Amino acid sequence: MPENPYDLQQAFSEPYALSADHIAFYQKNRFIKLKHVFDANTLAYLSRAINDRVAQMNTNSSKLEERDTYGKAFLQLFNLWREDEAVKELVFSKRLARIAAELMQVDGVRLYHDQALFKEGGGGITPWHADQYYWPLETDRTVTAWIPLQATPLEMGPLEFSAGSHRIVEGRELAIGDESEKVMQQRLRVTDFEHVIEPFDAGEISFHSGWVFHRAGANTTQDMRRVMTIIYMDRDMILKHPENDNQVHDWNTWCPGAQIGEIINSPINPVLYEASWK
Ligand SMILES: O=C(O)CCC(=O)C(=O)O
Repeated sequence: MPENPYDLQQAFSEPYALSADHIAFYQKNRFIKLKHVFDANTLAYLSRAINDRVAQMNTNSSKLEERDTYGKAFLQLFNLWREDEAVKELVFSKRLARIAAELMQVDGVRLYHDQALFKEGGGGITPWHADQYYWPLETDRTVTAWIPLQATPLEMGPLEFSAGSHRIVEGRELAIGDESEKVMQQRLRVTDFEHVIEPFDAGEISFHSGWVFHRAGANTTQDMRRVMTIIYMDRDMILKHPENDNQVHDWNTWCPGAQIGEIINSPINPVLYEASWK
């Protein structure tokens, strides 16, 4: 815990100075990387809390070589905010939720769910994909905050983006796996969308929207690439008729009880920020 709990409260609530250029960049490319979102103390505090919680929740003890491509990509734990007060403070951080709302240019955001994505030392690639294939959500006003808990050099497999690729419809029907990697690699190579592969500084966070294609390289180091993610959606997001089994699964799991055609407002989809709270 940082020496002064007030510092932590401030780190989670103080507005980030998002410029009109940041918003325009996000609107065009549907991803953005923002530096200095959290300072070293806050990151150290989060890192400890999330590390401990992942260690408690993880049940995967199989060897990397025994897993398929998806399984080699990362250990994946969900909705840590429901298990851990420190993680809940992060997920309910107004600083982050306000960035999400302003990037999407919406009046408010609510939580879809959170995930820890820990790519083990020696872990494999995360294949090209677009997240929204999995989500029964009516619009693309969705954004994931990808929060590395350490500086993430290229050797650790930082998140990579195909800038502006939300405009491609082909490939949206692909689940994460060998096929999505192969098909999208070929498809994206013949487009003008820039493939952005950059390390992340400590405290840097990226935000990407539901239909933008992204991937990550393998972790060729011996250290865990520790990442927390928070998925935000428009406060007024409507549940659509699911289009595949994954979307049925997500409906039952991440917005239980929500009704098709209505705003998603289950107890596990709290509103995290409204512009009127300013
Ligand atoms: O962390 C990774 O390797 C992939 C993350 C990702 O695909 C996402 O957060 O949408």
